Amino acid sequence: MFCNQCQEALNVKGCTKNGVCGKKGEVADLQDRLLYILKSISFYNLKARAAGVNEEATDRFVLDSYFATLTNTNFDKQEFESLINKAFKLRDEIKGKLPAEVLAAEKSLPAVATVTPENIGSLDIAVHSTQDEDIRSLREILTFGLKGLAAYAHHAYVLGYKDEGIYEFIEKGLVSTTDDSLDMETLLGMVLECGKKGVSVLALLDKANTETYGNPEPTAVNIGVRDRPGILISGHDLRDLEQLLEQTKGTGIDVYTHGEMLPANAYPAFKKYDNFVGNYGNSWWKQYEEFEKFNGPILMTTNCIIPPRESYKNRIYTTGVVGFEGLTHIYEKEDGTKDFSPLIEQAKTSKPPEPIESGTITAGFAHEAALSVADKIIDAVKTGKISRFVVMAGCDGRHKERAYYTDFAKALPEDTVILTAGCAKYRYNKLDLGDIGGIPRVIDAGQCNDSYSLVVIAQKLAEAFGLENINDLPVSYNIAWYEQKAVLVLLALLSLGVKNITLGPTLPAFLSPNVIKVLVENFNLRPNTTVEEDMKVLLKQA
Ligand code: FS2
Ligand code: SF4
Repeated sequence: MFCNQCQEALNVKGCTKNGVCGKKGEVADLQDRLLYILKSISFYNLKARAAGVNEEATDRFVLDSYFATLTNTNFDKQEFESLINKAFKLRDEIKGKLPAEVLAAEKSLPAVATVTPENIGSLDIAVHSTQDEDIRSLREILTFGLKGLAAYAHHAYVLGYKDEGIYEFIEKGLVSTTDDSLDMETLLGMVLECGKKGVSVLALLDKANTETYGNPEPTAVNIGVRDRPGILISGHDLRDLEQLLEQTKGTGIDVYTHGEMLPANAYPAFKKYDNFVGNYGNSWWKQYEEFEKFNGPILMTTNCIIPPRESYKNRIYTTGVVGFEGLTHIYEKEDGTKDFSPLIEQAKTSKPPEPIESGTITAGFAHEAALSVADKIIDAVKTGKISRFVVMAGCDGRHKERAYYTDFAKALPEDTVILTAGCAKYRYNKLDLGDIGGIPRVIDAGQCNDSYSLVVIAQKLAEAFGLENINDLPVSYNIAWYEQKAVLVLLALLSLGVKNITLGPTLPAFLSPNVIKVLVENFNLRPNTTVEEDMKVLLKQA
């Protein structure tokens, strides 16, 4: 095993025995194999696309199985064995459909095209085994950025929003990580292209979410509990939430969100359910303590799941791309719906959740809501009431160093506004930082899936101030990353030309010194340091 895809990679190098996240070595090896067969599928599917014989089912398979390898998504050995078998079968089917002349035109097939269940064990397939450290680094950035792309494309797909250009790029990207003829410059181009596709996929997902569920509205989300049994839903999948609310309606069972599902409380489509109570708890890494206290069933719709404790193992359920051995998985039916009755039945015999907090927090400042008060915001900037916006989006994580983000938020001058999205917000969204003339000092655009809102807000501000260059805005970036969706969001920002991003709590283990040099020279990317030092750097930018 070798895995270095997330921020918590052992010693900022990589996990080699079992993952810090709890991923077993054998599962990590199976994920490497699956990824390699996805490259084989991609090799043939690109040709199938060119010949017009590609199938939509392949897109879904690639998106879902690639997503399953993202940090804290799927830990289930049997699931990966099954995906590997299906992947080989699918690869052979695609190959079988290709017109004879397509394959005849190939002088010799690369190893990725000829991999079989029998020889895969003898091949050196892990991206990390690339000898040249810079090529390896770029291949890894691409591999992880594409994971984010696949995850966001999956979310849009389940709501019926599709983009073949994105699926084709994922295939091209996967194949390019196996091509020894590609130099650093070409791979760097692919990495930036991945960022561009990141902007497209985030825009598509934004459209999918808002056209399906309406535009989020500024909402005071209850963080307390009621005295009825409840079901807790976590992850990012809004369609699962919709079905759960529909199925629990009138049953006497309440529904609460956890972690990245918090922003769902701000969608008009979900507000109509009077059993939708609010948000329970904090970000993903607090689930041990919080799931225990919740008392009722818990549904994990996407990452981040962490290996469950025995004490609540019998009431945690997985669905979609999530998996963990020994837990009940709720499968999608033929018609695309899911039956959550096992959770509802269990909830009926559960105690109500134990209160851990009370009061409300504000959510729902996605682009539409933020732009509805654009005049107010622009006026506050022009009159000096707001001196700067600080984008503190991204992920949370369990390392104690992340207290930096709470301290940074607390230390920000009172005339600054935080723009956030993702679970990073839990480090400061309960601090009560107040407001500036009615504009909250923490503008929460939603999940990491909603990062597009931050781009729209920045672009609209640039327009309002007549600025051509997004870097001339009074906006600084202090981004926290953990998993691969954050890698994609970072690449998306770079592709938009955003410079001077501070990244933490550590730089990715998969960046080689030369690649870091390129990122510093071209984008002035810098690692975070101390609150005091970073405050000086971030507030000085004009
Ligand atoms: Fe947080 Fe985890 Fe959102 Fe990431 S809940 S770190 O995978 O997707 O942000
Ligand atoms: Fe380690 Fe992160 Fe990989 Fe888990 S996902 S094995 S913690 S690098």
